[in-house]
Amino acid sequence: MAPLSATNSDITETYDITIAGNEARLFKWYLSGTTFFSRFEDPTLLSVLNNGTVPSYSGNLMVDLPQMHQWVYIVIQSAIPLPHPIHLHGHDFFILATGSGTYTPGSTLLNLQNPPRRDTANMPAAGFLVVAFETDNPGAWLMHCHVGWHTSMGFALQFIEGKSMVSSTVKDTCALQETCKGWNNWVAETGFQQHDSGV
Ligand SMILES: [Cu+2]
Repeated sequence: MAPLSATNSDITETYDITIAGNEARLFKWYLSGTTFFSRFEDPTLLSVLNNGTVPSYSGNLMVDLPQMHQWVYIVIQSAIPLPHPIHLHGHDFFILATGSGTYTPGSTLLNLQNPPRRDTANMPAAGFLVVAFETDNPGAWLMHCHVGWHTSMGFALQFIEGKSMVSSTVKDTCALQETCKGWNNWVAETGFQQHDSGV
């Protein structure tokens, strides 16, 4: 694995974390105005396999990572005084920094010497968490808060990693196709309706 470095402090994509309720006082989390809502009948991985495209629902909550063996740095922070255990599928990530207040590029100290490796790490209440991973695993990977009801309320996004290589790494596409077909049949029989983000 290439060594970690953090020489570039340019932030290329930003999502604002907010929470809002409707008239019935039902609350959802939003990332830059979109609450994640998956569609079980149109899963990302199946769409990438079938036609090389990503479904457009929750469209701006999909981060495209086409280049392999690049380091991806993610800063999760929120002034809202609630902690969020941030969980990533498809990778362990390195925990580079965490604390209260806000991350300041060039000023907040990053731990690049043997940092802890986890698939979940806590963003403290009204604080920040900086993590990094290397793109070495093509797929569609969720990152979401692991508080069950926050996830249910849409606190999630997807990384689309190495999209052009996904089909060659999903060995058993038959299982995927058959499972999705079975799901659609079951929905048709039962009339199941999705009531939350689906994550
Ligand atoms: Cu949360």
